[in-house]
Amino acid sequence: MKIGIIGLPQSGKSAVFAAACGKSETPASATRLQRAIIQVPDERLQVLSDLAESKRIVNAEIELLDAGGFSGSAKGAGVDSKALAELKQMDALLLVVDSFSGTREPDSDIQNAIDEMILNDLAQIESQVPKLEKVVKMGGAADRTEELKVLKKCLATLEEERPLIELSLNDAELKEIRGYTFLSIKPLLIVINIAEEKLADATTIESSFDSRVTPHRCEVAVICGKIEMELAEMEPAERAEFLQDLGILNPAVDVVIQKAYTLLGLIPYFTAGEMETRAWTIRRGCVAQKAAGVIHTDIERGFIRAEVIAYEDYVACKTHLEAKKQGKMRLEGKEYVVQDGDVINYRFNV
Ligand SMILES: Nc1nc2c(ncn2[C@@H]2O[C@H](COP(=O)(O)OP(=O)(O)OP(=O)(O)O)[C@@H](O)[C@H]2O)c(=O)[nH]1
Ligand SMILES: [Mg+2]
Repeated sequence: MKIGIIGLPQSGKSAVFAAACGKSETPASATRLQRAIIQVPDERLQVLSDLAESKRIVNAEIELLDAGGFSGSAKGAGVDSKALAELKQMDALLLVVDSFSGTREPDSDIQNAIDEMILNDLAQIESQVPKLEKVVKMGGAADRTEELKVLKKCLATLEEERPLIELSLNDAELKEIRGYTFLSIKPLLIVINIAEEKLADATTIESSFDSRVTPHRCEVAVICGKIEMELAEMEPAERAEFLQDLGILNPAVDVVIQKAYTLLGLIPYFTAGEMETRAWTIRRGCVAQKAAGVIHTDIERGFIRAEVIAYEDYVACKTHLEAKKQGKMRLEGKEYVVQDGDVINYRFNV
């Protein structure tokens, strides 16, 4: 699952990227594309690992791209075509907004970025619809009537200056237009990059953008890119002290990554044993048998039952055995919808 960072030049995209990667430097080149695999922080992993006395912890991961070129200025200030092509392949976008320099108007920067995505999608659809109409009329081998119907629905939404994500398309409709990789259909995480002096007001600032938040579609997070980069380069002890001075528990970039993960429609379930405690990524709504396939296709194929303990129950009982004694270990079948934080042990047969 991939997330692309966008935003105006000098808005702090690379700062957010560097902090998320645990690096302290932004690269000299502003245009070069940078990618990294980011570990999704989850405090529950350490707790489980301690209980299970695991040798190691494996976090969930997502891919992050610092695409540089997509300006987000609605006047089309020269969108880098290579960066754009990359961004279109992303599963979600992370928009960094400069609220630290005092020279920008964050809310209009956000709107301009959304408008630019809308315009981009609109241009693509407007050129496609007449071509497709011709194809449908001629009635070739492949029937594309449905595709045209969905595109016209999209067109109407875009013409109302609304992003495609606001259009509730069903899975079949989404499939028809998947190949177009529209921008405004992607979930959006807006990251407000504030000045160091404003850190104490982070919560207030975040709530001032509440009207933009729509669950699973658009989220808002507030961070100070500069501080986050400093945090990223510190030793754990030093970091803990620094965080305490700031009066916060975790680096804000952790929250950003967690929000991005959730926005992608992803949840983790866990396995906990002597060898490792590990987070496995599935889509929300995924059933047990399919979730097993994330670990190994053999487990999916030979699936018998899933032994499931809710995270809280596991922590309360401390061991698999005790959870079983207390009736907290459930035997679930292949259609069970796996929940965020389930600790699972599969019974399978190959
Ligand atoms: N004071 C302050 N400065 C910041 C913050 N975040 C970024 N900056 C500074 O703003 C400048 C731009 O940051 P970058 O992260 O390089 O921004 P960018 O969006 O990647 O810029 P381009 O790649 O050139 O478009 C740098 O000089 C950063 O040090 C912040 O939270 N506070
Ligand atoms: Mg940059």
